[in-house]
Amino acid sequence: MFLDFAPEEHLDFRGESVNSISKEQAIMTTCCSHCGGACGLKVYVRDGVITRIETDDSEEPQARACLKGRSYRQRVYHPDRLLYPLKRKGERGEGRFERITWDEALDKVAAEIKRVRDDYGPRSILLKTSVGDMNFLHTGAMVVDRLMCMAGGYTSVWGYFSYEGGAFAELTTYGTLSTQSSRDDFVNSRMIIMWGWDPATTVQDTNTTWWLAQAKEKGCRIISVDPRLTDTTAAFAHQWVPIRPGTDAAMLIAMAYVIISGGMERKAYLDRYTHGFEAFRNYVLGEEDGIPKTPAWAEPITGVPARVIRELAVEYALSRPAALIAGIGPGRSAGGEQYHRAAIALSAITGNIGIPGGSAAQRSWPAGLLPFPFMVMGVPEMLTNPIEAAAPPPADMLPLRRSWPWGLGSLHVSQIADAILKGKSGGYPADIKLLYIASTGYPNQYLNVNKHVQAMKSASLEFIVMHEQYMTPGARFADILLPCSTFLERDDIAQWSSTWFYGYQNKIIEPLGESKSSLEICNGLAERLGLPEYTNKTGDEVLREMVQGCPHISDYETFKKQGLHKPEKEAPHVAFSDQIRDPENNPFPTPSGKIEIYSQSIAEMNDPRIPPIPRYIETWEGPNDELAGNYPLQLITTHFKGRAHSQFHNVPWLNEILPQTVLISSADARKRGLMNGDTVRVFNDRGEMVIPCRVSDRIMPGVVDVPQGAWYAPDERGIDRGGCANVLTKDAYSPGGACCTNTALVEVEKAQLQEV
Ligand SMILES: Nc1nc2c(c(=O)[nH]1)N[C@H]1C(S)=C(S)[C@@H](COP(=O)(O)OP(=O)(O)OC[C@H]3O[C@@H](n4cnc5c(=O)[nH]c(N)nc54)[C@H](O)[C@@H]3O)O[C@H]1N2
Ligand SMILES: Nc1nc2c(c(=O)[nH]1)N[C@H]1C(S)=C(S)[C@@H](COP(=O)(O)OP(=O)(O)OC[C@H]3O[C@@H](n4cnc5c(=O)[nH]c(N)nc54)[C@H](O)[C@@H]3O)O[C@H]1N2
Ligand code: SF4
Ligand SMILES: [Mo]
Repeated sequence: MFLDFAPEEHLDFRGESVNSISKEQAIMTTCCSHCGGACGLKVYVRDGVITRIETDDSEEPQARACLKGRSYRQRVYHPDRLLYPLKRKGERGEGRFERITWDEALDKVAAEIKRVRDDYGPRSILLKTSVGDMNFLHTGAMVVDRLMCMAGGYTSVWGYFSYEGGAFAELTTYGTLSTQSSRDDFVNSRMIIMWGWDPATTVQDTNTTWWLAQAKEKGCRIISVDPRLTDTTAAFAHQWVPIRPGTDAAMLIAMAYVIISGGMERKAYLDRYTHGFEAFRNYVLGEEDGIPKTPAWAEPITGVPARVIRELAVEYALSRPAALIAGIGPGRSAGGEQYHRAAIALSAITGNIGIPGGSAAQRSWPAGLLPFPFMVMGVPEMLTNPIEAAAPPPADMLPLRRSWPWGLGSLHVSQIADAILKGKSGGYPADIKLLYIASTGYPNQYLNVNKHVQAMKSASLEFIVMHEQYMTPGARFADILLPCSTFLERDDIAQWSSTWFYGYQNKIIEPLGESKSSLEICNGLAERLGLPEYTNKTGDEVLREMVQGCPHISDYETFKKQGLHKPEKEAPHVAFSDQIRDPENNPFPTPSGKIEIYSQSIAEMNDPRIPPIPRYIETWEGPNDELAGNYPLQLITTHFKGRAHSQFHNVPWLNEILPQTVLISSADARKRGLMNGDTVRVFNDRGEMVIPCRVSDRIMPGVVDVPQGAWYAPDERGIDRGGCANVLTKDAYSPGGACCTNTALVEVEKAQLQEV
């Protein structure tokens, strides 16, 4: 039950002004959720209680909050907030707990860490953190990893969930992950291709769509290549090109064919800045294998008419500067790296890399950590896992990291459940005995969630500890559950900001119940583990040091008061402009010093699944897989407007306007006798869910979308009633390490009466 507090000047039941009882106060802070945004929130409080939330209303461009940020009040005061440390009473997953004291909880967790580390070795501790809200001081990935590094190390997980395919492509083609131009550079583009990219939904930098609007007003042509007609497409695009999931590399390569065969490639640019164009050209024109990669070749693969491919290619080649934005959604697939490499090759062929208004076919979203081109700050110390330090993996060379995922205590993120279930017998060097989970929606967010549930129930896993804010689907499996505060209950600095402003996150209210931040929890554990060096600085000291390292902020207290600091705007940042302007003095950090269309480091990997030039490779669970006989629909699992992953799922306001459904085309619905709103089964061999369908021609036939992040809610037969996309996904990764969230086959049918 949510109480609505009286707005200003409202009279109470006695006819007295509420203002005369106590004054409402507005405090600015920054919402920085797991969406890539950093938006201004004006939070009103009265008597220590949040009464309402508005957004930045200062000068343009405003850092406007979305509905999620504005409904945070329902999140903070949610009846399922965890308020006390809990100890499991029933079976794992049953959700029965008893309240214990913080001393009891922290003593137990510290004792278990010591016991498992000493009896089985640190590799038997699997730590998985993520971010929750993105901030420097309290994010699980910052504080818990640091503690466990000091405590002797742990099995850590590799594979960026978001964009390992893109990271692989960038590291092998450019030698760096710093490939992003700033969004304000859009106004310099004559054309923008949004390839599998929907920033009106997924944000990926506050104001991204504001800059798209500026570009459009200046006459920029905007195209969307996506199986769905997204909100961004509806609002901004001149043309929608629906494409079959997982086939993007084929279309990009066919566009390269049109450009090269028509003599429209930028020869001087290719000679000067790229390496290995000839090998790619031979493949594209069919000189290598006798198959010219024409639009007619790509049409049956992609479902895109040859004419559309040809016209788009010519338009792109002639519209320089043109920005091809390579969304990371298509890259989270079984051939993700080929798509990203092909997109970069196309940008190079048209000479669009390193020029204003062009693009490096940049992965649509930058890495979540500093340094960004615009946000400059001191960064709190991060430590290296000593298990990996003993034989360090080349963290800056991800493509090679994949060749020893089992070797250094590192697992790919898709292998967690297998590692717990099989341990040494599955080839991993240890049996996992302790699972430490913080700031991550485990197992809801993880591929093939049913396998994770099985893993969490397994008796060989001796202890599970979780930091959480709510009784999430995963929290029900914890042995000890530690209640966490929200970002409105502590001071911090917002982490995402590839935009041009800085966000201070003010503590607005006292932590609810006995909840603590992950930092406070780790301080308590450090004391018990005998690690005084962990607590050598207070949180306030760390934040002040960060600000001291920032050339754009003169005074910490003013920054704190502002909540959102907007420094003088600088010229747009254009990735690789130095390399293009003066290549002799600024080589690309690749073996050849150039953009490697033919990658030497891939060639050295000598893996037939990853060719040194970008190629289209048909993958498993595509339309031609024999599984398509039983499961003819391709599933994509997009990021959802009403949630940041699994976060905000429990906010009633958001649920009301954005319910979880499976999106299906009218052609596919008709074949199955489905009407809009019908309750349907969505299933494959890995799992099944029963949810309502939304019938719409905003998705192409042959494809369905179950937006990711809804909470797993199995009924007594194990059928998910919540619509958790990972009931259906496969726990597999592409040869380059991409998580395959968008490669899966399913069938949809009307649910039987007893299932509804
Ligand atoms: N509201 C909200 N915002 C978020 C998040 C969130 O959960 N909610 N999550 C944040 C995080 S951590 C990340 S990593 C990003 C993710 O951001 P993205 O990966 O960009 O988001 P998605 O919605 O998964 O995919 C983008 C688009 O790709 C399309 N698509 C899917 N498969 C294919 C394909 O094979 N080919 C083509 N051409 N298109 C395809 C989808 O229809 C969708 O419109 O978003 C961030 N922002
Ligand atoms: N099928 C499918 N699965 C996907 C994706 C997909 O596209 N499709 N996308 C993947 C991607 S790109 C990503 S990045 C991952 C994201 O996966 P996660 O990072 O695991 O997702 P979140 O839902 O953000 O999980 C954050 C959790 O931390 C909690 N939390 C929030 N703030 C705090 C805090 O201050 N302290 C603590 N201790 N806890 C807090 C929240 O309650 C929530 O349970 O999901 C991946 N999973
Ligand atoms: S949820 Fe994301 S987009 Fe929405 S207000 Fe918060 S940071 Fe901004
Ligand atoms: Mo992500």
